[in-house]
Amino acid sequence: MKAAVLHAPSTPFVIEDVELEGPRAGEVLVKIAASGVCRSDHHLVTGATPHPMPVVCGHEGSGVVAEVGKGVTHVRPGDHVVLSWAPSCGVCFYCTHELPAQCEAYLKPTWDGTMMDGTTRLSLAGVGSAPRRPVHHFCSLATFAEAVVVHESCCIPVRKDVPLDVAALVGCAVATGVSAVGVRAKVHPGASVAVFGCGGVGLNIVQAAALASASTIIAVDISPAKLDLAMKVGATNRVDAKAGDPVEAIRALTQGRGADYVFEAIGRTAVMTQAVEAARRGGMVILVGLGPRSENLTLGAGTFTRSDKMITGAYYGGCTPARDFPKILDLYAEGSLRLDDLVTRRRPLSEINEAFADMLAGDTIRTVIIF
Ligand code: PAD
Ligand code: ZN
Repeated sequence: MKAAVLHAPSTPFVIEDVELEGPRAGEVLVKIAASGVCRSDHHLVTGATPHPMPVVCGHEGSGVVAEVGKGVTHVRPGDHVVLSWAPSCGVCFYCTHELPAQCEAYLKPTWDGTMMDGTTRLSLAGVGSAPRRPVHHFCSLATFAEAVVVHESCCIPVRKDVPLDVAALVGCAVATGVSAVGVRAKVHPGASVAVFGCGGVGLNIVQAAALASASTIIAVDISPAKLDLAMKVGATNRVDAKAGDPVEAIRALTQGRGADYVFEAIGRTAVMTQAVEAARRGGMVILVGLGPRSENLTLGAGTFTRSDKMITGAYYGGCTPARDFPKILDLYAEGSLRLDDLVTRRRPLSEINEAFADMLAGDTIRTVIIF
């Protein structure tokens, strides 16, 4: 099958013939319908997320089940699925404490680009008489390919009346943003919320904050197009971070106090610091963006305690995919969540590098690869 292979950081993706092994026990073969291009994929290109290579990226996908391995009973061929990028064993400490994205069986001691069992189903032909070379799966998925073999827990069956290109976004940006608000922060009605970064993830934070009846929702971005869309999906105020100090702007909109909840959905260390400053005393800072693994966030040792603020991470927004993906698609189907506006552009797999260029150009929300 054709797949987009990344051989090293700072090189383009190469469309190649990659062999995909069939599903083993507890695994599922899914024909990919659509795959969104997320900033987290790009972190492998920049090296911000170090990862074994070669690798097939793509972790925001949807498709149709083609074949199930031994013992799989919750999906069958023909089912529409949204893929979760967090395989979970279902029985470890974290899986039984509503943190399946922290599954001990998958994260092992380190997260390393393999399937749950530590092997890969992807390989490239060797050079000359050399043996085939294993290819890694980003987030155990690898959706920039015509098909994937995934752990059964990654297959979340979904209603068939939702278009699969829109459904793909639920696999990452939408689930992360919506859950960061509803599951992790538990934003309360009447709250003030500030969102740094109104891209694929941040716009879903804005929409979910509006659904949670927050009364002040301040969208912060450097792109006027993103701010326009944020206002369309529920923001009450916009702040252009290029035009002045966004922390001052947020304080000015919250009686000088700062916001009750401040989300960082960019992945920049300097902006995480701004997010901490923009929260009111006793407020909550939710870090959703993934910064470079090599950088640290610093807090005032004498001031942070005294501020009574709370900081939390929100990996996958804290969602439980099997419970939350179908709920999110119901919200879309009933018109409460606007997902169509998030798909700015559709491209074939052969234009994967152009799809990343769209993201870097800064005015598209999501380019979705369509198969
Ligand atoms: P995106 O590129 O669609 O959006 C980022 C937004 O930030 C864009 O609209 C930018 O214009 C804006 N921006 C950039 N710099 C600034 C700045 N200095 N001030 C204000 N706005 C700025 O990315 P995305 O939405 O796909 O992903 C956002 C981050 O979230 C990224 O780090 C990604 O890796 C991370 C992520 N985390 C999880 C998780 O599990 N926590 C899931 C998915 C994505
Ligand atoms: Zn993602």
